[in-house]
Amino acid sequence: MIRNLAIIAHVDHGKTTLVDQMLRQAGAFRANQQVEERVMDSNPLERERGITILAKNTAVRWHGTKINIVDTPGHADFGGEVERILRMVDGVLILVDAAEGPMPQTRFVTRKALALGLKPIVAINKIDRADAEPLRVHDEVLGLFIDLEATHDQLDAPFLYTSSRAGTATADLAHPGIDLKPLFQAILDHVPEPKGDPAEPFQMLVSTLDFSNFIGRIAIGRIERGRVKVGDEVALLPLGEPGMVTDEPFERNRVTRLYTFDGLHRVEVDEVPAGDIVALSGFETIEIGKTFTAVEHTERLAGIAVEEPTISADFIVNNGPFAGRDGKYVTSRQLRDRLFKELERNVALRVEPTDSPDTHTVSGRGELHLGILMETMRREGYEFQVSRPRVITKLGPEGERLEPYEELTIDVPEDYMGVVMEKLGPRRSELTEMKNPGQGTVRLTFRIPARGLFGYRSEFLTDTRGMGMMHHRFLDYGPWAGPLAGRKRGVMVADREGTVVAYALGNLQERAQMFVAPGDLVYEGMIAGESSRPGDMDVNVTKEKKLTNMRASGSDENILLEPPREITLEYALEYIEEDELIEVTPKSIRLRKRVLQASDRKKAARAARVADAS
Ligand SMILES: Nc1nc2c(ncn2[C@@H]2O[C@H](COP(=O)(O)OP(=O)(O)OP(=O)(O)O)[C@@H](O)[C@H]2O)c(=O)[nH]1
Ligand SMILES: [Mg+2]
Repeated sequence: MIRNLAIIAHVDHGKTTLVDQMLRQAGAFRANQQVEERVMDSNPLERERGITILAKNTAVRWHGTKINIVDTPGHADFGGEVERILRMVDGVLILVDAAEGPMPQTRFVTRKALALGLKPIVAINKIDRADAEPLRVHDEVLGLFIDLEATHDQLDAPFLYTSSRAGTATADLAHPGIDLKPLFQAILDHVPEPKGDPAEPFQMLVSTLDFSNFIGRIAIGRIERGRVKVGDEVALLPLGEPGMVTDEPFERNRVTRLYTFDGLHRVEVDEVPAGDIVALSGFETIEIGKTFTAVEHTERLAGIAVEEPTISADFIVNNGPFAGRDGKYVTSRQLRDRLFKELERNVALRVEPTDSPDTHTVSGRGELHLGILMETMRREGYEFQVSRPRVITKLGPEGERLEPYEELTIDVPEDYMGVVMEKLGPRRSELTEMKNPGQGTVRLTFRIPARGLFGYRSEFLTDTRGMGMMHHRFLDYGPWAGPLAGRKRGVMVADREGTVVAYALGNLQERAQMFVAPGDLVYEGMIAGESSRPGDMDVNVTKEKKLTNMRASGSDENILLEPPREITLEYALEYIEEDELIEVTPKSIRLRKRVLQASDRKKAARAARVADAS
């Protein structure tokens, strides 16, 4: 007996923590096995950031039933993956934070799950939080279900109150949970058994991909019907309309390896019947949404639309003065090969060549999507530069220009509402909803062009002194909102190469927030800090104090320096302007002007003014 379940939620609502406890309580670990927290977040970037980036399969056994569990990412940039995963499960566990309630991503994934007719189980999670209000959140989830036109059956979903951290679930708040038994029982009772008949011809949809250098692309999905064995010759049909495929060519090959999931492992197996989730290899043309079938019965399943990217940035060979100092891979060929290799498994990503062999345009679902790729590459030893991201526009039915819009949700203490509204107005946002549950914080929902959000996060954090929370996700395409103002403040640009000196920073910091610290190396055209006023300024950050008889040079002991602003990749993507680049190396993230020499920049600015005036 099998149950296939996906766990879906907004970011941080406790999915991966719950999977830990499910594994533990179902006996997936040895008695004294040491297991790290959030064990499914296995890649280093996931561990560092505390978020799930890639969906992952696992499975546990409960009273003789195998429960396949897919842990999904909650961040909106990876939402498309969740949508695909829903095609390989028969039920969903919707987790909702007992204090935050349903958030934009909760709504998005719940809508998709309900529309596919999946049977939900709801877990109001983190009931151990001091500010938890499980009953209010219960009502909000029901409201969301009604709003999303859930069927009668779906509205009948069991509601559990859980703490992922403590590993407890209960259906009745008057009787606190002691373990996850009520959850396992709800899964057995409410998630339907997969339907497929193992006696019919083999059929399986590719729902997600994995990749191994050793065996190539790996397809993951649920076997719809029939069974598959290692060594079987099967068909992999091209994408297209569902139904019998008669006159299209397709790949015909032998299954070389088959795996099923068990706890933290993949188990190599010889044969798998309908209903189970498998990982399968041996085919050249594996792609999301393609159907595997028996060779003598080539019936295609409805495909899966892969989400379209919404932003692009150029990835450029590092041509700065420090190029090649840190990286192992720096040539345009190495950069190109790496980017194209990424397409093996990063299905929502696009890579296009440009007129210049040194530049490729990379398109993705958001800044985090591109930021994770950049971070992964620098850790592998790549060096490169990235341009300011731009939104991908489209043409509407009447040939009008459309741009992506986002839904932005902001939770802030009431006192900060004014400053939020004031800042978001000029960014062409529209307030769509305001909720004041009466505890001092308000929830504001906006519709805003994706462009309007560029650079806002850092302002928001400063304006609300870290007391606010903001989340956004792609909504739809809407009319081009017209020009938007860029960064309000100019930057301080280093005017020569050298080592940063505390004395120089001491003089500048009154008028700037520096990005560099004493001892850092800079070059002409590198951005050293943010000015407190509009307009860029060329500065000398290597300037030593004039020598006097009394003191040796470089004695900076009396200068109190503010710590430099930490530049992360996502921050940099939001921050830079069109005439700037991010230089990414294994050791540093630097911001620079595209045109390095101050004299050239002045000439270019003058030419632009002349062009504007004419
Ligand atoms: N108080 C409390 N905190 C919890 C609970 N469950 C998870 N957390 C905390 O919430 C944070 C996020 O937990 P995760 O399990 O990573 O959440 P997630 O839903 O997997 O997040 P993404 O995969 O990034 O969407 C962690 O700091 C957890 O320790 C809970 O039941 N109670
Ligand atoms: Mg997670």
